[in-house]
Amino acid sequence: MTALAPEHATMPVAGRLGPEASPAEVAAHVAEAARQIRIQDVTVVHHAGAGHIGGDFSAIDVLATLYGAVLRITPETVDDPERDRFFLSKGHVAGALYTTLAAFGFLPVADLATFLKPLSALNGHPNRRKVSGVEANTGPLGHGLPVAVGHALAARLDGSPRRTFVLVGDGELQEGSNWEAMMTAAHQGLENLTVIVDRNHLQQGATTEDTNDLGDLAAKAAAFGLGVTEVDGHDHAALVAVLSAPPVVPGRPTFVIAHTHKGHPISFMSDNVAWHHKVPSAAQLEQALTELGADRPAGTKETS
Ligand SMILES: Cc1ncc(C[n+]2csc(CCOP(=O)(O)OP(=O)(O)O)c2C)c(N)n1
Ligand SMILES: [Mg+2]
Repeated sequence: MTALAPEHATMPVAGRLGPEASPAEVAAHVAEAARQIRIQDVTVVHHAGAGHIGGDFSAIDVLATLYGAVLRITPETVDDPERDRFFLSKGHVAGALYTTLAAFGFLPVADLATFLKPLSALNGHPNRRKVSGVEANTGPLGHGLPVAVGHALAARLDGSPRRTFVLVGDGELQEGSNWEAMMTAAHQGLENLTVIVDRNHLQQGATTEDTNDLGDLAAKAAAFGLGVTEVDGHDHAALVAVLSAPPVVPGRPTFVIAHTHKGHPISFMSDNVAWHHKVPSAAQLEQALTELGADRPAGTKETS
C-alpha cells in the first residue's frame, strides 16, 4: 500500500453547525470543508495512480454542501430508516464521495490511503455493502436516479418527511433511464425528491454538446413535469440556500441545474476534458496543493 504523503495524511473532521449559525457562517464552514476535501482527494488520486479528479472537483462543492449543511444524516444515524438519502449516480467520482464521507466522520480518514488498492473497500465505484454511508452501488451511468425515485416513493408511502437527493452528471443524462425515472417522479408527485445535475458541459473525452447535445435542459426537465432551478455549483451560500429550500413547485420533484467546471478551481484542470481521468504528476500535485492553499491551516482565510 502506498502511504499518503505524511503531511496530507490527516484531515480535520467537520461536523454540523448549530441552528444559531448565520448563513454566512454555514457557507464558510462548507467552503472550508470543500477545500480540505479537495486537498485530500487530489493527494489520494495521485498516490492511487488512478481516479476521476476532474469530475471529483466538479462535484465536491455540492457534496460538501449536502453533508455539511443539508442532509439530515450523521455518522450516528447512518442506518436510521428516517435519515435523508443521497445517491451519487455519477459513481465514477467515488473518490470525491469517500473523501467527503471521511471529512464528515463517516469513514476513517486513514482509510483513504487504501483507495483502489487490492482488498480495499474503497473501489473505483462505490459499494453500499462495503462503505458505511454509501446508499447504492453506482458507476454504470443512468442507475442512481431511478433508484432515488424508488426511495422517494417509499418515503411518501411511509408518510415520512425524509428527503432524497441524487447527483447526476450532464453526460449521464444521455441515458434514457433518467427520463423514464423523471417522468415517473413527476407522475407520482414526488416533491421530496431533488435531482441535482453537475452541469459541467464535459463528459469522457468531449463536450456534451459535441457528443449528444442536451439542448435546453431546463425546458426539457420542466416539460417532464419537474420544478426547475439553476445555481452556481461552486457558490456555497447559493447551494445551501437552494438545496435547503422547499420544492420549487409544490407537489413536483425539484431539478437543480448546478453550473460547474470540471477540475474546478485548479488552473490547469478547470474545463479541460483531459482531466476526466488523468492522474496528476508529483509536480502537478504540488501545483494543485499550492493553488488550494494546502499549507494554510484549517479554518484560516486567504490573506492575499
Ligand atoms: C452506462 C455507462 N456508460 C459508460 C460509462 C463510462 N463513463 C464513465 S464516466 C463517463 C462520462 C460521464 O460524464 P458526465 O456524466 O458528464 O460526468 P462528469 O462530467 O461529471 O465526470 C463515461 C462515459 C459508464 N460508467 N456507464
Ligand atoms: Mg459532465
